[in-house]
Amino acid sequence: SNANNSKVKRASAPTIDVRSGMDVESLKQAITEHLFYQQGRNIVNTSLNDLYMAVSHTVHDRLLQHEHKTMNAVFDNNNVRLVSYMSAEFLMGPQLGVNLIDLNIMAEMEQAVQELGFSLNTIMAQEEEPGLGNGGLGRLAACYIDSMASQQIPAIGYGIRYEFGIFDQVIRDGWQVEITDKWLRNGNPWESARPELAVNVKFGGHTESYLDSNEYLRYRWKPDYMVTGIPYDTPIMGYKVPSCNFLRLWKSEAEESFDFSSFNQGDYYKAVEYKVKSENISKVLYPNDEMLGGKKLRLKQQYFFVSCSLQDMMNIHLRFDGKPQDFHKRWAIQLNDTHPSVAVAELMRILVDEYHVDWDVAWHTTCSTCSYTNHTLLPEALEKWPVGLFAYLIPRVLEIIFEINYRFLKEVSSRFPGDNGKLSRMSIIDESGEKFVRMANLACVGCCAINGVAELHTELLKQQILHDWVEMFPERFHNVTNGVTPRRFVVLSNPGLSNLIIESIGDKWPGKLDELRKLEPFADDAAFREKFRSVKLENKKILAALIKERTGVVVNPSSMFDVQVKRIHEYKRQHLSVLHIIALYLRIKQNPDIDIVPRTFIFGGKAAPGYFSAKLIIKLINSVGDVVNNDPDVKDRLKVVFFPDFNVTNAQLIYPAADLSEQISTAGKEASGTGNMKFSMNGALTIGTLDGANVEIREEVGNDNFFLFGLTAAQVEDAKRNGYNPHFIYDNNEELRNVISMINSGRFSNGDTNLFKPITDNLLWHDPFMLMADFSLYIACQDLVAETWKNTAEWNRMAILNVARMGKFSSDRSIQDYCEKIWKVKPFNIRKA
Ligand code: GPU
Repeated sequence: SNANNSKVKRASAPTIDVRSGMDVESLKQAITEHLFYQQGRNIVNTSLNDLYMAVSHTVHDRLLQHEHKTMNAVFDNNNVRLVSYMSAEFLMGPQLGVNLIDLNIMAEMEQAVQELGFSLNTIMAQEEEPGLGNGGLGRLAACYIDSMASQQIPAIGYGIRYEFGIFDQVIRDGWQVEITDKWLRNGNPWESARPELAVNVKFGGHTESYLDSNEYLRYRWKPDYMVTGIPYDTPIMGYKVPSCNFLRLWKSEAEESFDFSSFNQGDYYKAVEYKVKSENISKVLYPNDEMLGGKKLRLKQQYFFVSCSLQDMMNIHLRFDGKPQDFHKRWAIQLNDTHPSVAVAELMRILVDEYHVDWDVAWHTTCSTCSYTNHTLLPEALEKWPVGLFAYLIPRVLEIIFEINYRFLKEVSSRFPGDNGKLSRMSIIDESGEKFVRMANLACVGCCAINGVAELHTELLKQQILHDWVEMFPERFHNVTNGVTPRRFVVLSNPGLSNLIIESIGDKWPGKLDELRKLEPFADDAAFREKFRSVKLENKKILAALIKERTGVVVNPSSMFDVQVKRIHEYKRQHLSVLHIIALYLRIKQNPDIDIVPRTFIFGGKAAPGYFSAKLIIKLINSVGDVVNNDPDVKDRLKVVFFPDFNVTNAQLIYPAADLSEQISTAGKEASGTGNMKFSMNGALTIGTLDGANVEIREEVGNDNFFLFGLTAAQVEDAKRNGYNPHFIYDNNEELRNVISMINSGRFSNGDTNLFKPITDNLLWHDPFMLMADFSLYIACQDLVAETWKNTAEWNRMAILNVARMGKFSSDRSIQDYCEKIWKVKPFNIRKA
């Protein structure tokens, strides 16, 4: 009986495993140990940050176990093709919450932390998000590495470990002020440095030819200096699957041997200067979104991370016993816009110069490896670099580009004899004035697949900026409509809605978003609609409290939350919404007793520091807010809020609280949009133009459940061709005239009639984004929105149908499309491997 007793005792005693245990006791023990052995603290004297670090290290330990198993399984198998997602930006957002969801231990961690005397929400709020991106493009990369892990696609995300990410925005006197983003100051528990995997990157100097031992003519690059790239890895866990990939970001450092050998005169200050110059490369993210800076350091960043990543990939490939020319069998590279497109030339350089692969074989390998995603039709966003800058920084790479171009243009002239226009348009080198390297052309020549990010965008790409390329390589073109991860943007950020959905249709949908269709019947269920409404109201109360705290403005949670959050850009037309606000304000001023739907207009978004018009739009929003919010005639029926520092953390609080999603870009200008998807998944209705993915969202949710307005892309082009005259429209629309006059009167600028002139003058005389043409259509549509809002049951029915029909816009579907159409990669089940 004694033996029996001890058996029972042993079985019931918890087996604490501080490194991988997922139970509450193991988590508690692990947190306590990390707190002491990493932070030197205990539960009694811990700071919130120490606690955040201990909890995160506890989670990180568990991720590493999965990462290790995944990569061992992948690297044990010689036939696996991996994806390399190359991107200058990864706008990751906070890591703790999503990792708890992916590991399926949110409840356990909540309890563990509670039993230690703290609240998990407070600890999660402590995280400083890695803001290593500007906007949609960087956030898309983050959603895609999440989905690749969840779909069990072996993949590495490659990028730059910026010491300073996107600036923090504060608003002073209505203006944007930029503050440096010191995201690493309190430590980063999610990354591990891998100095043993460091690689060197050459810069400057000259090239020379030589004869190798077989008397072949070869070229080598004698650089001025080299920079070392140190990889930092962050595990990327899949959702409720054992697969775990990683993000590998490069930090630049001075190459060690260099400051001794090359500064042999003992020139200490030269050596220090070299160290600073090297470390500068990964210092800061350029804050321009869809705008060219043309800065030398930016090109250095691009070449630096591309060269580091390709060398790393080649090292992995060779460790697998691969031949250099079989690189494409091991790797599929996706170039996130043209920022990493120098990869085409760099991979050629590595194959030809370093591994002595024949040019034609190397070219086949390179083209079979690389694919290119285009994210914009705006001509000002198409990257080009002065040839002189290339020659100065990466001379051997430029020579290779010239060789690629020479061979390519020969092919063009044989396919299209005598078509000199085509030849000069398709050349990688722009020779119309000062010579430039056109990065999109380099990508199109060297990639086996080219894709746009929404149906309309892909069609317009083919008709407009890439027309010549379709004629040359029709088989290269694909569409892959963007998507977003429902784990972060619904499960984590909207627990109220998630629980309601789980109660109704089960919990399979976050990994299989088409399941949401099962919600459709609930749209006609009054009791469900009531629960749905109350979830939304709770989310709005949370946001209202935050708005009060951050801006001082008191807003009414039962008013309609009309939201536009995204980078500030003229083509996105935040100022069109401002014109609408002023029109409503005028209606109230003309008739203070008018029956008007109470609305809270919420704006958020950063402007590029050098983009004057965008910064003035921020000032205009705040100025209109100051007047409208404080006018007693308004009786709090309209409120205008500029929510400062729109980032992933804040976005997660805003989307769940929105009633109306503003997606009002000029048709043909927004490649896809992804915020539009996040709003709709959280049960906001969209007012939008036929632009980007709006078209497909409307198709999915149904025309009746989407507020459409405005010119089509074709009508915009027609109007431009026929001599668009914004002033004529202004002359013939009284409401519009009154709105513009009100701005010009100085009413929103303490009598200063000049402050907003650059905006109004531009609208009246140029209006490149056609606000005047769309104004009356927009106002009419907004009036319909207000009418619909009055019918609560109808509004909620429509909102529920939006949620139910968003399955297509999971980034899991986008990744499946990439796998099938472009990468030819299949899921790799590590349990079966
Ligand atoms: N986008 Br190009 C950016 O966020 N930054 C850029 O430099 C360029 C494009 C966006 C597009 O504007 C947006 O429409 C799209 O949804 C997103 O990329 C992801 O494809």
